[in-house]
Amino acid sequence: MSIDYQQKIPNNVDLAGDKTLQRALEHWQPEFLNWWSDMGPEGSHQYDCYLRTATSVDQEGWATFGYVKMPEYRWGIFLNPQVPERKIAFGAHKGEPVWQEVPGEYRSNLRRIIVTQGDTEPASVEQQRHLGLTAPSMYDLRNLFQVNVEEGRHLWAMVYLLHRYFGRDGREEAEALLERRSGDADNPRILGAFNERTPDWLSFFMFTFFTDRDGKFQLSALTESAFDPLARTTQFMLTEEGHHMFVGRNGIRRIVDRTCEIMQRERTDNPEKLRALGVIDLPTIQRYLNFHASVTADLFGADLSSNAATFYTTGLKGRYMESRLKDDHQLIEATYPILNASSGQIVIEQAPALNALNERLRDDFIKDSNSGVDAWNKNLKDRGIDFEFVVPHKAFNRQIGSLAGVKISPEGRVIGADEWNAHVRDWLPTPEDRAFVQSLMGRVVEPGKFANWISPPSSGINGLPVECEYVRFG
Ligand code: BYC
Repeated sequence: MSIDYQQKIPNNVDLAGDKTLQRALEHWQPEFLNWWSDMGPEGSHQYDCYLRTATSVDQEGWATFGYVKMPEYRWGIFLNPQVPERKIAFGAHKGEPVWQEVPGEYRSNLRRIIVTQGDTEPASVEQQRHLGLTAPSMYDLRNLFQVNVEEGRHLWAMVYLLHRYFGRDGREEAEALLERRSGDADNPRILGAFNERTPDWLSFFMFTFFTDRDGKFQLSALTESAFDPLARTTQFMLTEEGHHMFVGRNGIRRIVDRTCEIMQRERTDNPEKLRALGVIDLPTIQRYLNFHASVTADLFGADLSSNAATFYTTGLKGRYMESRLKDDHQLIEATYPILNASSGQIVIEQAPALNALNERLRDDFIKDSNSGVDAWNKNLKDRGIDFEFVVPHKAFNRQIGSLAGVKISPEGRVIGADEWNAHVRDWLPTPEDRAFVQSLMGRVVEPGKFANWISPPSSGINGLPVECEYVRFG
């Protein structure tokens, strides 16, 4: 199914056939561009960037690559094809045909999910706005811009649903998505992690490794939705999301690789010596990992959530890989283990599985994160370096859910305030760590050159050489 690029807003939803909707979205389009101009990547508007643009929703050859100025990127509306006769796979409506319109009684919950999802997309662009000024290479600069334009497109995906299915409320929500600002004291983004700063490239790679992975799991849960347009649009978003996690996984791998190279050349693992040589010591990388893993764990919501139970029972949001799971898909009697901190210990309790769906998705996410981190560890092992990165216990440093505020070590031990205070500098990035990482952030954008603290990638973009001029500054 190809995309109509003749239209002002490229789409595969026959926008031209619905003039009212088309006008409403064409009214929103300049507001989006104003937002991009104010909050998109700083100083980048004249650059020609080698970017991927979606051209089809077919599995094969869905995107083309070419040079484009980002404000001229063809953001559009692309839904996966409708699956004929698709049936609801879970909840009270299991077995009924999926919905092409929003049932009145589920309208406000569905809108809330779509708005929450939509809010994260511009938030991440805002968080990453200044990173281009300190890119470690032209290759990385291009990857940052690719992530940014695709987050912009994901915002379009949610705004289409709001405009098309939620009338005036939806249009107001779409405006509000351009008004909230990441980290703003008065009008912040909805979810915690999207109000944190992404001040340096180590944070950016951790963000794309962990927080974009939350995106993968939340979007996967929404691909199961009984509301078919949401399912179809999130399916296509997932196609784009893979690259974002690749950027994180590979970015960290390259940082670790460079540090290991210097460790072996200089025969030292002393953080001070390594810092003096301009690379990031492994314990600092672990502290950043701890921070991003825990902040992202919070994005899954409270471990026991009646919202999550309602979303599931009413068919709005499923589980990861719902259709592959072997159970009744209603979870009426089922239980699921959740954690509680009682009398100085973490204990496992069985809770109604319906209420524990956030926890379940968080567990799926942690499993996936672990397999990514294992790949970094394999590199360390292959090099003969005695260090292992560890994803912290899911109870560590939590601000949301029943473990919020309980002091728990990265291994999952309940501890007192004294022990926490004595060790927190070993577990989470200190102001000195952040200042050191910041001190490395200079701009390296000569094609084929890389900052001292990161190795080159093993291959370039879309078969091009690593030293290609991916961004032309004009
Ligand atoms: N920060 O009952 P609970 C992505 C609120 S990332 C602040 O557990 P629920 C991307 C919650 O709203 C994927 N507040 O909530 C990645 C509730 O408030 P009220 C984004 C939080 O609804 C990188 C209260 O606490 N997509 O795509 O079960 C770059 C009680 O919580 C937080 C989605 O998240 C928090 N972290 O679960 C770009 C999918 N967590 O009602 C993009 C849509 C909870 O008391 N969202 N609260 O006022 C959802 O499914 C759900 O809203 C959540 C929360 C899973 C997030």
